[in-house]
Amino acid sequence: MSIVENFDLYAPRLIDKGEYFSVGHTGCAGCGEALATRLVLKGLGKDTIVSNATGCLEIISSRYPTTAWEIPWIHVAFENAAAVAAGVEAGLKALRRKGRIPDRDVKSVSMAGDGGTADIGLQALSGAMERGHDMIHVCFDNEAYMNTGIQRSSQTPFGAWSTTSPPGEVSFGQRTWKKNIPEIIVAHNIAYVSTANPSYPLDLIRKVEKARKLKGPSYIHCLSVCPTGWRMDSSLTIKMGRLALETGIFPLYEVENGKYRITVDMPEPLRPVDDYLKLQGRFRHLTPDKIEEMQARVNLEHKKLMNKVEQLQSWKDLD
Ligand SMILES: Cc1ncc(C[n+]2csc(CCOP(=O)(O)OP(=O)(O)O)c2C)c(N)n1
Repeated sequence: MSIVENFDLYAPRLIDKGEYFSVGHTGCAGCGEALATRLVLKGLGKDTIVSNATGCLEIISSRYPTTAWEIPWIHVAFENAAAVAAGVEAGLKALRRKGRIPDRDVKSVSMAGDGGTADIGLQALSGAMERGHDMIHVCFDNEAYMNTGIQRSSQTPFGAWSTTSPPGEVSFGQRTWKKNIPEIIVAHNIAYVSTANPSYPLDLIRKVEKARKLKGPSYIHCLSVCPTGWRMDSSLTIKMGRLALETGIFPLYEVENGKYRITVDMPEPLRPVDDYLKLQGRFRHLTPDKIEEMQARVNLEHKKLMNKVEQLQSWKDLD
């Protein structure tokens, strides 16, 4: 894809200089989630109310009596972030209708980790998306239940070590493949679903801004590199995010009214998955046959995605 085709992505533009996620949070060195949150909030702006499920993000941002949040923020349970954000949106609408608050465009946004989104929070999220609330859900996917001690989730990659998927004589680590949450949300027929990655900050901010402008539910699935849980050098966070894209492990795309579009090009051919795996201790035990299995799966998923990019039309074009 050329720069001309992607003008809105590459054109010089002003980024909100405001900081809505302040320094002094207690994230680990190299925390990809903290960086992603800072960028997401730049895309959202100050007229935002965040409902944040329990998890790393809440823990690192709200150590009593301090807060890293420069906007209204509600800490909610592990399972109900999207339900609370839906309630906030409905409440704002009612108060506006009654003239009790100014008629201002305030966005309700739920944020949760992969456990709070893909596992225990999925029911609340599905309901909120299906009911059509004017809100965004952002999943910060660090691929395990990190804040409680690196337990596996449905987003932990095949073969990865975690404290509840330990490799050993009878196990090679996580036995399952990542559940495809963006695809599950696409099936709700909402107007906007995308993947994001703070190693590509302009792409991330542009996607958040797009979701912010839409009326109705949107979903953003954001890769959050976690040096602590991934057993990697904390100076490699940005590089690891880039490798996730270059190997095709975490492609960046958006689905607008059913139409798929790649937003950051991947190399052709893709880099071998081993370039990504070998820098992370959680994959250290993998044998060549397991790495081959992963490569084959990544190749297949890449083909499935590219097929959708080529085949699927926007619903608007089908009218
Ligand atoms: C019903 C319930 N079960 C378990 C917990 C304990 N708990 C709190 S956060 C968490 C894991 C969070 O994982 P994730 O959503 O992936 O976010 P991360 O910490 O990795 O950012 C767990 C198991 C809880 N708070 N409530």
